[in-house]
Amino acid sequence: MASTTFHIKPETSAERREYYQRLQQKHAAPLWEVLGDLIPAQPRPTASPALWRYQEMRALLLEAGKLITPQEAERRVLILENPAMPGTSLITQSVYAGLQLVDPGETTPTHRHVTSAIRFVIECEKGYTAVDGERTTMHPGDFVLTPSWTYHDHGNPGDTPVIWLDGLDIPIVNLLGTSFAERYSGEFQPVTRKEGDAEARYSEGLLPLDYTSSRLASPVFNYTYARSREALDRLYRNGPLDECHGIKMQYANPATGGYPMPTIGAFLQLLPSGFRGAAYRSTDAAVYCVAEGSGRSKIGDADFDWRKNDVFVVPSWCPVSHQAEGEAVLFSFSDRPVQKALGLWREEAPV
Ligand code: GTQ
Repeated sequence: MASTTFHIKPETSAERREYYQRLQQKHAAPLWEVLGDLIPAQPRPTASPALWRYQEMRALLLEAGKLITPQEAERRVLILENPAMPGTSLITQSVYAGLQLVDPGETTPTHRHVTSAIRFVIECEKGYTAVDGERTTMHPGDFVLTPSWTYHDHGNPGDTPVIWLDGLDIPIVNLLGTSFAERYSGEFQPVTRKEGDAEARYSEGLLPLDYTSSRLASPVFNYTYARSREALDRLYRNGPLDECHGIKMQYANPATGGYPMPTIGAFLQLLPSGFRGAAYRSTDAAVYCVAEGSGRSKIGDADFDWRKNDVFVVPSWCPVSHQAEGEAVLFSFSDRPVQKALGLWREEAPV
């Protein structure tokens, strides 16, 4: 059956207003005054479209390197806060994002938290992340996981700054009142497996004979850019090109085919040189980081030019279309696994 306009707020009379005041004294309120806001007819994100220029943020982040140590800061991160959500520390209602700096010679304290984190590596020659007893050396474009409640620490034995984009499910964990966090009792967690162990065991389309999935997150914790980029290239050669997304793939848990973590999904897409994408929207707001190239995206009514390493955000249900100058690659992440698990996710393509 055809649908029609949802609730329309009734007129307020003096008599009704007087009644509402008496309700307020009893900590009660009339639903019909607020129903349209409580249950909007379509998503009404508090986030607005926004872009952070990497070169500006990098300069500010390097300044933080002179002001505070990772030991004092725990993590030396500049939060990317949505301009429409001041004071929230959030980039969207359900996702947190930040840029983290580990300077040459530095390490960070070892800790764990219930909130899950992803990293998209921007600058890194020799930096590493250790997760649950295994280190991985990171390279630009690598997509790295820190699953819920795993001990992790970062270090930079190289001579150049290490910078990456952090994405965490902080607002989801806090919405549900489920946050715990603690420091490791020593300075570093022991390294118990050789570097590359997870990649060898889980990244080759094969699994160890006795493998059973012991946690919800993927056993792969570094999806290297070299491999992901090659996958995009091969798929581009085979086609077809999606009219909205170009060639877009999602990172997968090789043991289940599902998302890499229960709360955060991530994607990598190739926009061929001169690509002019059609407008698309979905209910999961997405944070993008430009892995390669330059171009422009129309997000709602606003146009954003982007260059390598810039970060931008597309709010929930907001139409977005991408254009590439030369060939470009975009990384993005969102809360899509949560929305899909709860039966909430919707998309429209093209808008
Ligand atoms: O690297 O563990 O951006 O705990 C925020 C909180 C990064 C981290 C953030 C964190 C981390």
